[in-house]
Order: sequence, then C-alpha cells, then structure tokens
Amino acid sequence: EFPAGDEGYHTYAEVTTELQKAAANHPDIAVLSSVGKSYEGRELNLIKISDNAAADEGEPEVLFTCNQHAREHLTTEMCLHIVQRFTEGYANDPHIRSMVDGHVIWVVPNVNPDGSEYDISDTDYKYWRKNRRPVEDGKIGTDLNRNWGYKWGCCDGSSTRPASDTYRGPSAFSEPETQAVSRFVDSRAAGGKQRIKAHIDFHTYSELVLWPFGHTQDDTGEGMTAEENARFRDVGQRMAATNQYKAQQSSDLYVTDGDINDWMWGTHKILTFTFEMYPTSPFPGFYPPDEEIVRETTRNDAAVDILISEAR
Ligand code: 0X9
Ligand code: CA
Ligand code: ZN
Repeated sequence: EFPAGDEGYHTYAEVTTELQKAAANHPDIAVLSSVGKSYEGRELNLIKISDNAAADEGEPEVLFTCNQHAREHLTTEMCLHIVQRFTEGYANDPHIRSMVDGHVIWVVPNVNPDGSEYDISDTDYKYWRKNRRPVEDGKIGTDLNRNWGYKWGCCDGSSTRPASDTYRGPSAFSEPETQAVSRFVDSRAAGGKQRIKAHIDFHTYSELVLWPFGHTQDDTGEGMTAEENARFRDVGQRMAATNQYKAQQSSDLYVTDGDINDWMWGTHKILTFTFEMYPTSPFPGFYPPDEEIVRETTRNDAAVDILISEAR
C-alpha cells in the first residue's frame, strides 16, 4: 500500500486491475498480455493498443516503458495515463483515433514490480531503486538500467559492487526483468526489420529529455552518424518544447553503461529517449504528492504524440 495520503498512486495489483479493465472495456483496440515474469513471479504486464488489436496489421510500432527504478512511482502513473488516454479517447477524439489506427502502441507500466512493491511495503517509503533478486550474502538487487546488453559495463558508467545502487549485475541481461523486456523487443523484429520504431523509458526526476548514447560523451561515432544524431536532437528538442523539460544527450547528465536507450538504439536502431519527469528538486524528489499526478502525466501528452508521429 502507498503511505497515507498517497493512495492516488496505483499499487502493482491496482495497475493490473486497471489494465484488465481497459482491455475488457475496449476489446477491439486493447489486448493485455505479459512479456514474462519478475524475479518474484509477478507478470510484467504488456498492453497492446491498436485498431484490430487482436490482429497483426504491420503498422509502425511504439513502446513505452516505466518503473525500471522502483521508487519512481510517478512513471507507472505515466504509462497508465497513456493507456487510459488512448483507450478512453478512441471513440470521440479524432486525433487519438488516427494515432491508434495507424500504429501499434505497446506499454509496459511496471518493468520492476518487485522493487516498487518493496518500496511501499512499510509505512514509509524505502527509497528503493533496484530489482529484488539477491546477489550475494545480504546484498539485494541489480540496477536494471545498467543491465542491458549493449556495451554492458564498458565505460565506468556502472558499479561492480553488489551493494551499490548502480550495480550492473553479474553479466549483461542477468536479470529476469531486462531479459523479458529485451526478448519482447527482439521478437518484434521480423525478417531483419525491427517494427518498433520509437520508444520512451520514463524515469524521475529532473525534467529532462535524454537521447543516446549514454556510454560515451561523443555525439557521433560508432553506431551514431551525424545525421542520426541530428534527428535525435531535433525530435528531442521538439518534445521538450511541449513539456518545458531540458533536452540533451544522456551522457551530458552523466555517463552510464548498460542503460536501456543504448541497447534500443545500439542493437535495434529504435528512436529511443529517457524522460526524467517532474520535479527538478529533491523535495518532493521521487515522492510528489498524489495530487500532482494528473498535471505531471498530462504534461507529456503532446510529447508522446510527437514520438508516435515519428514512428513510420
Ligand atoms: O541513472 C539512470 O538510470 C537515469 N536517471 S535516474 O535518476 N532515474 O536513475 C538516467 C539514465 C539516462 N542515461 C544516462 N544518463 N547516460
Ligand atoms: Ca495526497
Ligand atoms: Zn530512474
């Protein structure tokens, strides 16, 4: 349960119920499944939103992922908001209808449900970041956003110490959660073509739009041409103009290796961003009051629409 006063946030069970409701109320355009299970056995829910969602119509696809980091609960609300906006808006909003008709929108609201449930398992938040798989004697958890398999551990952008909050895990994709999401993305590549064209991974906090690469401070080089980099900058800046976030290459914030965006771009050439959501300061930091959920998720509507329009 969320602490008293924050009941407007959704627990993992409540998110699952909302996704089931969305699929039940809009069966033509929403299908609920899972990419696999977390370490503790929770389904990693996956919802597909498209016209004729039961069919495979070959439309360009977009992916939204949330909650890689346990305590970043506002991001789960962001994914849930995306699901509800596109399912509930379909009947009466022509703009939403055209986006849903022309694309496949995939949403994974909880990449790290074990961690987020642990974070709210007591009366006070635990400030937990990693997953919950034990590493060694008393040390628990890998930073899922250092565990992805493109140049994993290459560049001093993650920790080898199991106690660290940025522990990269014993090997690339050592964790069931990163394995499951990456295998799902791999599965969308048919005949050598990746059908997921664009992706946002939501985090908190700092109000930033970040693009790859994270493992190097170079703007261009291996795996990133000047033209590709210019497109990231252009789309990133246009999205940031709608939500008043700051747009920059992710390594301008700090260098990471094994993050989700480096893998999505490095391996699949997916136009991929990290959004660091509200706020900018440590108070309220990871724990904004639930009264701010609607304002701060709606704030990203136009940016989400731009991302979808870039999937073609
Ligand atoms: O460190 C992270 O994983 C992300 N920030 S957070 O505060 N939510 O933990 C940012 C990842 C983006 N990549 C780079 N900065 N290289
Ligand atoms: Ca409240
Ligand atoms: Zn994060």
